[in-house]
Amino acid sequence: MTQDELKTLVGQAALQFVPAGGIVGVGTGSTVDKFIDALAASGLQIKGAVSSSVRSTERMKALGIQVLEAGEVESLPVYIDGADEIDHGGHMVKGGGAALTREKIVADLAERFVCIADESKLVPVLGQFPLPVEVIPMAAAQIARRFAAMGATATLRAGVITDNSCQILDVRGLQIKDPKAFEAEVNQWPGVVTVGVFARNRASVCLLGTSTGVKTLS
Ligand code: ABF
Repeated sequence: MTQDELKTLVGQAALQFVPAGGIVGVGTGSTVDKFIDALAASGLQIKGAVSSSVRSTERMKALGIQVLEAGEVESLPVYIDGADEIDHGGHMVKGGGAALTREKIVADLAERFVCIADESKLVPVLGQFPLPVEVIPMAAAQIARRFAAMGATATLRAGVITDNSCQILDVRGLQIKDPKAFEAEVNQWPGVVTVGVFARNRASVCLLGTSTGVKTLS
């Protein structure tokens, strides 16, 4: 199966977590696009969706799915999103698409995070994928120095300004063995808006597309 077919498979499989008549949190990315398409084609009746990006909002609206603002809901039964990396504990690296802040906000509203990914995203230890960190521009150089002190290299993502008018540092050379402690530490650095480690908001379930079908990790 191609990577695209694996994404279609997990996008379809995620439908089982969508509560009829409910509101669903929807993330961003090519795997989530497959989920949105499957949701629209399924005929499942939902009240609406809270989206983590303009890209997903536009796709859902074009397919007739109602999109609500995050501020209109108190909680969500489920948030469905992809990842750049996931470990066996459900901790993830996210933010390759620069939408990590909104993704964390919507994930935080949800009772359950369902991660959908092809099997290439499963890693023993987070850190092979360059870690995205959204930063206030004024603090970028100092934050890069802090990562250097950890033995890592942080590079500004050229030409990218986030939805929140901030910048993205991509950090290479990390081995994130304790994702929860790492997330808490980096979150405290002045000027960090969001670190792309999702440990506090880790996946409760991961639907992994493999050549032999969908594997569920929970
Ligand atoms: C978002 O999309 C991100 O946090 C992650 O960067 C990316 C995964 O995209 P894809 O499904 O295209 O690999 O969920």
